[in-house]
Amino acid sequence: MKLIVQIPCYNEEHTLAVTIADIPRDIPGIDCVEVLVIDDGSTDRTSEVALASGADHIVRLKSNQGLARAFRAGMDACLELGADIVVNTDADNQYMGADIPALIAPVLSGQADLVIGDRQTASISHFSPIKKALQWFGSYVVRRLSGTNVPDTVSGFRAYSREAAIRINVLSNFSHTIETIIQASRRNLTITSVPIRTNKVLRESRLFKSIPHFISQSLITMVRVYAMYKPLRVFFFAGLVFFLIGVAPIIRFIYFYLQGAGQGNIQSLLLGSMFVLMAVFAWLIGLVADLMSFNRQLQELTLERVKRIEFDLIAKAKASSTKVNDCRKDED
Ligand SMILES: Nc1nc2c(ncn2[C@@H]2O[C@H](COP(=O)(O)OP(=O)(O)O)[C@@H](O)[C@H]2O)c(=O)[nH]1
Ligand SMILES: [Mg+2]
Repeated sequence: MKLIVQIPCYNEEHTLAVTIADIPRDIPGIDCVEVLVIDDGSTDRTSEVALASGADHIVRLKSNQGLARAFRAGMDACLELGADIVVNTDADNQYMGADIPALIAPVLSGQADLVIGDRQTASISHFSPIKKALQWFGSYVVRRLSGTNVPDTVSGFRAYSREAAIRINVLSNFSHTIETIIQASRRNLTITSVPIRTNKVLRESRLFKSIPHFISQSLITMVRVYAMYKPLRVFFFAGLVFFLIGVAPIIRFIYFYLQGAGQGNIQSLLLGSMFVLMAVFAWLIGLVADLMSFNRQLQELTLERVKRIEFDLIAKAKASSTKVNDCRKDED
């Protein structure tokens, strides 16, 4: 069993060393623990610090691509390196390395494909009441959308089985946290949560830049991902809203028409017809999007098979070409 702990980083030279030092290298049930740092076009000494601190692999992106893309690049690299389990953690030492064994336990025992560390946000003292309320509400919406019961949906401390890493394709470019939960649940992967602890804050959050930024980005991700998976439902309700708005002036017109005053109320008829037409368009778009989703599902199945072939081949080639492989050195 090979565990790779991946750390997406953007200018993290100050906190990366302590984060890497905190990762346990000896975990019962795991033959080999490796650390992979994704340096997302940092302009500071992130890569040097990563190497000096004992990171086993560094994926360096030439320019800053954002957390979601860096996460995806990291997942692909972990699969190529033959990881059986991938743990994602933050570079700001927010999470405790000592919680990794508990985090991966459900994957190790085969009970889950995705384990999410629950920070129990309600009890974190340095979170403002408004941040707590937003996190609670955001998590509630994601739970409803994904049909899961994950308490802390934006926690970045997670464990993925190899199966989950292959089957999840992060497409959004803000954050991977919400999208992975919705995708995992739609692909029938088993999701579970374990309570985890958090360390003292070493720096301000980079992702929670401001409340409007966080809300707008989270909303965009949720609507896009949900529309992708449930297009018929999304466009049916959008159409229903237009339809109800349009029906009111039409009824008004019919009422006056029956009273013999139809001529003076043509505007109501026009306005109502416009909204009803928009409703019909929305429903038609829903239908087309639903048909397209069959194509998407087929493409996902193809991609999944290609990934299995590609990553298994590369992983095998890497394992046989690496003469002094740390894992095997330990076993020898
Ligand atoms: N690759 C990449 N990682 C980022 C970027 N912004 C933040 N991160 C990383 O994302 C992780 C979480 O960021 P953090 O500020 O701790 O967010 P929070 O834990 O949600 O408050 C850290 O490891 C950061 O280094 C970015 O632009 N690109
Ligand atoms: Mg953090």
